[in-house]
Amino acid sequence: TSSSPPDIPEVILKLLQLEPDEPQVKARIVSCLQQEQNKGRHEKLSMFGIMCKMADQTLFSIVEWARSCIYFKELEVSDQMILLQNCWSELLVFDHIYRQMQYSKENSILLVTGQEIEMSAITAQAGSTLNNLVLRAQEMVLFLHSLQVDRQEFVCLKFLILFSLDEKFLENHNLAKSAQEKVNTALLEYTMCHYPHCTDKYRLLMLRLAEIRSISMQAEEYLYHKHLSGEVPCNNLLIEMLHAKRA
Ligand code: DR9
Repeated sequence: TSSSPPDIPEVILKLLQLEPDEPQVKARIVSCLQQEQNKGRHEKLSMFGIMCKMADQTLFSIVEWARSCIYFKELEVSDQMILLQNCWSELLVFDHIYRQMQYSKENSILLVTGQEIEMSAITAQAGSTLNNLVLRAQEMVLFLHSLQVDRQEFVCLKFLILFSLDEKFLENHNLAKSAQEKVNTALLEYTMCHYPHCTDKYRLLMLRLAEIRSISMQAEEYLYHKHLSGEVPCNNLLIEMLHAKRA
């Protein structure tokens, strides 16, 4: 009947429920950055420093999401850390991309704080690496738009990024493997059922994960370079994650 619930796999419904509330995340980060700017003039951060704090706080929210996530929360903390060290920058990039998809403007980007930045301002102020990173992300936004990626598919991809490491690197192989299989299957079923005209959707989505990985690797290189030139504020979670990976 027309009143029957839409046919969405159980595991996807569960992932949808676990999605953080964006206005709440935004409010927390805005107030955190305001506190930062109210500090004495000697500890005041540059614009770049504030952006780093913003990314840092976004990462805190992502870690919090992961810790509440099905399968992930059943892992030992040591396995959880291995997974997060593998994918933290990908999750940040993907978060950025999904925000732009909802925002849907081609000539500016939207930050988690609600601040909008014109692409022309980035072209004018950013160096070639940062500029290239932002453009690669914007191209991905256009592509995902053309594929009509919805919220159900987005939460699956985010989960698959979290579990994208080969299970051989983890203690709990079985849990990691069944987590991957479960969500892979759910995503395949969902796309076939809801987008039957686009038989290739699952495959096209999965192929984008490699590009997200590649963007995030370039972003890590950029950030590491900024860190070496002393531009990143101290006590930064991003830098800690960078070091953890290189160790
Ligand atoms: C490591 C993975 C991190 C991924 C984080 C993805 C989320 C980040 C969200 C948005 C990025 C917004 C970029 C805003 C641009 C602000 C306006 C601007 O152009 O400022 C220039 C300023 C300095 O530029 P530069 O480093 O190129 O140096 C120029 C040089 O001095 C002259 O040639 O840049 C900034 O302020 C950028 C701040 C970004 C800090 C956040 C840390 C995240 C690390 C990598 C960002 C990669 C962005 C990828 C987008 C998908």
